[in-house]
Amino acid sequence: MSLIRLVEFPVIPHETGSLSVYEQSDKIGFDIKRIYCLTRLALGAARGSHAHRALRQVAVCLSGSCRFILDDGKTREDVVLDNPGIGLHIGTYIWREMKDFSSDCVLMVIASELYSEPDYIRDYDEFLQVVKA
Ligand code: T46
Repeated sequence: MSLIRLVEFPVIPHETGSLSVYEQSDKIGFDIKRIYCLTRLALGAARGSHAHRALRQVAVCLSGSCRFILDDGKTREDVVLDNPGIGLHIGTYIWREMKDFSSDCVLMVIASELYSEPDYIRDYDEFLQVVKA
């Protein structure tokens, strides 16, 4: 089964601009507790490089584009997000890296939990040990 799980959100076009909608629903798959955004990303920036124990998320690129690399300890897959109508589900115990941010990238992340540093696994060797256990 692919690690890349995409979900579609409604985008309502209008001659003056598009409106995209992200609301609590089965498409999200969890109760929304937090939304954060990555903006003004530096050229060549690489973000992520961690996994989460409990946090589930849906990432949506509202503007521009970026690449997500997902890794479950066995396989790695990547996907480019460049559409505000498409979200990427990221489950628990998935190592993620983000790169190739366009200069106009605005990345929104819808999260199932409040921010918690102890939920992060930031060491790749530790991640491999945990998922193989
Ligand atoms: C993830 C990917 C997709 C907070 O104080 N509150 C928050 O809600 C978040 C998300 C971060 N922070 C602090 C923690 C760090 O001191 O902001 C700083 C940057 O966080 P981090 O280096 O973890 O950011 P990214 O861009 O590497 O990863 C983020 C999320 O942290 C992470 O959960 O899955 O985006």
